[in-house]
Amino acid sequence: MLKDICMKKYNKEIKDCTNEEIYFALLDMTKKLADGKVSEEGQKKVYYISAEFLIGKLLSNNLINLGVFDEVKQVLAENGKSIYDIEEVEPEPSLGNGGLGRLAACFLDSMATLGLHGDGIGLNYHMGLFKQVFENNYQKETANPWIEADSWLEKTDVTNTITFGNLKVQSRMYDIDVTGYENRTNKLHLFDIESVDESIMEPGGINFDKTDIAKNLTLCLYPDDSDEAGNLLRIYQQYFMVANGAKLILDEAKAKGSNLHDLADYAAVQINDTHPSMVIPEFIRLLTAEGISFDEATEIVTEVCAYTNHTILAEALEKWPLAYLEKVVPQLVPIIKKLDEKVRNRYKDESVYIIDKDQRVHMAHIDIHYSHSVNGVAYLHTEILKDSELNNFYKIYPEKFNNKTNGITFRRWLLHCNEQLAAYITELIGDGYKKDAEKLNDLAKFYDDDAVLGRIMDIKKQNKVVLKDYLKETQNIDIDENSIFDIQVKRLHEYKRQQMNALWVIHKYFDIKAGNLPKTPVTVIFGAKAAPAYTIAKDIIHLILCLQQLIDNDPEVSPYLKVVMIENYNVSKAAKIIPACDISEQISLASKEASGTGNMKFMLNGALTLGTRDGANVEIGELVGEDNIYFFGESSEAVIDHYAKADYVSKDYYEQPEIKKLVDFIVSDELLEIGQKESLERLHNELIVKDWFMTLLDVEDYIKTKEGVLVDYEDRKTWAKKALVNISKAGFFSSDRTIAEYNKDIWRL
Ligand code: GL7
Repeated sequence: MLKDICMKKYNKEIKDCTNEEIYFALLDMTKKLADGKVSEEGQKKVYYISAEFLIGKLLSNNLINLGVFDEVKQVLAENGKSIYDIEEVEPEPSLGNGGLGRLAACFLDSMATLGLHGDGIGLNYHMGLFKQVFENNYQKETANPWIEADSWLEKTDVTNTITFGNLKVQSRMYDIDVTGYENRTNKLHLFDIESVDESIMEPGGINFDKTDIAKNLTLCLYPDDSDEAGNLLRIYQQYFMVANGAKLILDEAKAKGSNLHDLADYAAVQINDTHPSMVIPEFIRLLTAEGISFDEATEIVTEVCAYTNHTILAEALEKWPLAYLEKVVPQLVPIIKKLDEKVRNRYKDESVYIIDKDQRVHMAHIDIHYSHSVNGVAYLHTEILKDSELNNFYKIYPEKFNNKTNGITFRRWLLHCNEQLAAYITELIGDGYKKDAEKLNDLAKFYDDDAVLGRIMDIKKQNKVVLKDYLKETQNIDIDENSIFDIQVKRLHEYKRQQMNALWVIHKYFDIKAGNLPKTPVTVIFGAKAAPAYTIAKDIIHLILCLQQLIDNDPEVSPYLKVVMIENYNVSKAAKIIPACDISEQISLASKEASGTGNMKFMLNGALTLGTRDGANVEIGELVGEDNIYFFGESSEAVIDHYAKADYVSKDYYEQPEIKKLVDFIVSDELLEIGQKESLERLHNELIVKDWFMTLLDVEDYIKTKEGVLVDYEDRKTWAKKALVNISKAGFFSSDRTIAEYNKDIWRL
């Protein structure tokens, strides 16, 4: 087929085509194959509404799911081409920030794989999350366009006029095929504005006129919202997404015969975090316009909608000033007020009101009152929601609360990113695990098989070489594949505590200087983007880059310790990094990481977790057993208690000489010579006088535990066994399991 497309499109043989030409030919081919799998829909359909779908590159993933990857790879090889070079041609759609957006992408994959009729609804951002470049050891943000004339996007003829107060804009729907693994094709519907204007981006940067809505509405993923214009634009985006989405959902239901009173028999809507919460009042607006009473409309919507909470961090729980909503979506304000009225008439507890006394609208409160399901994303997270964060709601609606522990698609995070390991697992237990991940448990019979353990370690080594070559090529950095790869890749946030890992680096630097040389050298790899307006997060990146430079130039230390900060960490870099990892750093302050999904990806690829008892780490620990994971640090109960009593004083910890020495090194002469004084001093001060996420509380136990992990690494056989236990127990974290649970308990398709 590829041969014919190349002939027809370029009048060339495959071997004579450029990589670009082959990429576009494969794009055509994949779309055609996927189209063949759009099958009849049942009556009821699920709509996953999300402001983010961090889909990443799609070519190889789609080829795998369509069952033609090996064949295409071979045909290309026969013609002197490499599928991996072709992959490099594809632009990366970074239509999300991190875990929440990537989860949405994994869920779409699993819905299609399970044969569920489920579409995604989101926005067609022209610029993905900024591209990160390092300049003078500092993060700089540049624009990240991804749409080309020919791309995965299919222009549809679905258009709408969306009204904001006295501004009207024209929307258009674009579709991306979502191919299930050997199953159906669903759609990701991305709405765009016809008048968007990329030329308003500041050259080389990420700024633009935030007030020119007709030109900027779908220009960028989550613009900086540190000011009023940014907040307003975000509300414009959110309403644009849900207004188009709600219209589509009602149109599809009507086309299938719904009289709208029975909408819940036709549609299940999953609200991914609070960004799409306005879909609730928008549905009510549309239903009442069709003659349905307000009360009935409210009941219908409650039956249709379900809400997922992804965080307990207060700053991420959206509370829009009523005045902003009046400006952007005046048509929703009377509805929101009425919804609040209903709550006030029923409950006396102010904490569950929708509109608070400061006239701010709590979006999550709309979701909880007017959805039939509220779920957290890991066991611990859901318990914290029930017991503390949302306890007042849990007391009213205990039946609504449920847990859906996150998952990842094994197609991308094993079959695609680690072909060798996948092939070896197939050799050992057959390929049933590709459809039923729990079958990975069959690997248990090899726990003590030396030959198998040896092969698992060989594959790890080869993946380390692949990463080494990639880093050499992309960042001109040399790493040693015989060193221990200790990896922390995720967004930069104080609660994730990359700063604690940096303090370990400082500890190790001192240790090596003192003559305590590690048996095996350690390569500490970081990858993280900081939000452009998050100063301390950028300071932490600065510190890590300065440490990288300091150690590289120190001949005493560099043979034993290396720090690498990966530039522009994204989905495709994750796919190269994760298979090469020995130690997976999951060191958030207990209670703060709702789930984490990177932790699952690393485990599946045979890394051992060094982590706190937070998020899904807790469930990883239960599955693999305490011998096969390294836990440290205070419990979530202890942390929650510290917050409640406001009794954590970082300075008390800082005063301990061992800790002081590490923290003060941030402003040492050595580092000040390399870095910026203002930035390093700000971070130093932050750790001593604020330290909101209690780095110094856990740093001692962290260092002790990590040193123990390094010792354990030396016993290669025991380590390999632990790695195999992790791989074999990872089946639970397949997003196929998660989606099956959503369907059974919430959507009921
Ligand atoms: C997050 C959580 O922080 C993360 O722990 C979780 O795995 C993810 C998906 O449920 O959702 N919440 C959030 O706001 N972001 C996340 O990644 C950005």
